[in-house]
Amino acid sequence: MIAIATSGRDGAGLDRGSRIALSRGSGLLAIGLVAVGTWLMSGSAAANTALQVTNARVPPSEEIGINLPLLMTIRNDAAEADAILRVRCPFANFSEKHTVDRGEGAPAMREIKSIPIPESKTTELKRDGYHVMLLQTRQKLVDGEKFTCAIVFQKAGTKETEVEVSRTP
Ligand SMILES: [Cu+2]
Repeated sequence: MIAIATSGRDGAGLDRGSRIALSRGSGLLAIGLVAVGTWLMSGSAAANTALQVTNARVPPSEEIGINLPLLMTIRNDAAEADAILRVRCPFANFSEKHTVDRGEGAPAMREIKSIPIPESKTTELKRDGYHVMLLQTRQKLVDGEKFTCAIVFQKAGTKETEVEVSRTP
């Protein structure tokens, strides 16, 4: 558009005009890329809001190198069931997904591949049910401290989640 307006007077003008047109063009391209980026981000954000993690917490501990349950509430409003595949917290070396078996004897924890998160339902992770076990803590955990853990869902993807050290069971 600019090229047409400024060209036609002389060669220099045409040259300047086409250069302006070129820079305008790359500017528009950049705006276009930002728009696409924003659209992609809002797209994934929209997908992620169908699944909400709240009240993620671990108990306080004076000891280091122990295993602690990570509990949370997960609301899945998506049309399909999801699952927790992995969890990474900065204050623990490893994590496992656990369920609790109730048989003849005392209830016993068992490692499972993933924690099922049914659709259109609220799932509570509990000590006596499905939960994430954080293994080999790296530091003391003081009541009220907050950390960011990455929770990887099969469908909703990675959720960076605030985890609070809390005495609340
Ligand atoms: Cu456990």
